[in-house]
Amino acid sequence: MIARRFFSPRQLAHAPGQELHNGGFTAYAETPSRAAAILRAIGGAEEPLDRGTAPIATVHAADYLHFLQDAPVLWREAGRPGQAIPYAFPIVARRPLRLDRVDALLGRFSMDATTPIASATWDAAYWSAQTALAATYAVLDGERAAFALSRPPGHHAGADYCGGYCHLNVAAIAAQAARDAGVERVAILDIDYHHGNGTQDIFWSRPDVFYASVHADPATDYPFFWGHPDEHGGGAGEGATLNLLLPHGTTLDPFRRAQAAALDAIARFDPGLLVVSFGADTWRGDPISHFALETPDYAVLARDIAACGWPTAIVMEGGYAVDALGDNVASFLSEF
Ligand code: Q9C
Ligand code: ZN
Repeated sequence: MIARRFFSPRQLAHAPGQELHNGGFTAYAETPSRAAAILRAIGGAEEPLDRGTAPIATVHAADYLHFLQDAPVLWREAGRPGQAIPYAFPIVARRPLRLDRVDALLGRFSMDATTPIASATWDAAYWSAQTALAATYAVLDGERAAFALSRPPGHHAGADYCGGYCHLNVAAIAAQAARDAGVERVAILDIDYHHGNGTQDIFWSRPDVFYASVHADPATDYPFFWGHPDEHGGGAGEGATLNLLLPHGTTLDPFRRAQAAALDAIARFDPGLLVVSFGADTWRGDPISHFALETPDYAVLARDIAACGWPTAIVMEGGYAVDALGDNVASFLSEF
């Protein structure tokens, strides 16, 4: 089992009741019980230090960070029950506007209607980011690998938007912290079932942060509008984004080959540090996903990553089969 693991109990307070799913409301899939299950299976974790908002603000826009803190207050002031949920999005005729109404702000700063914001959300997301920073600094301080039990997850969140159960992009915050600590080239390997659109967006034009993702085809799966194979990065970041798509029903062998292609590309980039966005929603029984990995497969994938030898910070992304989640994460972490 990986030696350094980080989690704060304050991450549990974000607990939205429901989400919009296929046209109706269902129980929110990204539950605090996910973190509790992982924590049990990995035998506990250290509490992260509080490194403040500065490392978060190097990745996220100031107005977005204010919005995350203000939205639940504005929602209550508007007389609404439960958690803040957007319903109108400025897709066309987007232009700078001074927005006051909570529904306008929610649409402005969200990419979907499945990422509620409650009064505890900011604090939970803040501490989720602190776990990613703690794991990154452990690795910068010489640890071979470290694990952040980041929850809520991060890879769908962009510099100024939330989405896909994500509010702060913990992988991006980790990668940027490593850059700011002097690591010249940082790579992110994203093996969550879904494409990490937020991470891709944040580093799209950056030549110093390589983003490689193995995920379900966005032609059939969320997040639909990102993660296509012709997305390679832009400007100075041209060539520093790599998207590898897999079909429904994918088992270990094809997944492992795709991951090997991602690792080859990362090896050519020659990073000083690797951030792994690890999702266990690739497991065969995941309730919202369609791959077919088995629990022992995660150890095989982890061994392939570990064999590359890069100092590695692992952050937790998705995985919604709570009963199997602990074993799946423990299997992955057993090889580091
Ligand atoms: N309820 C992560 O795995 N929902 N996010 C799609 C509608 C969004 C998953 C189906 C899935 C986001 C971090
Ligand atoms: Zn996912």
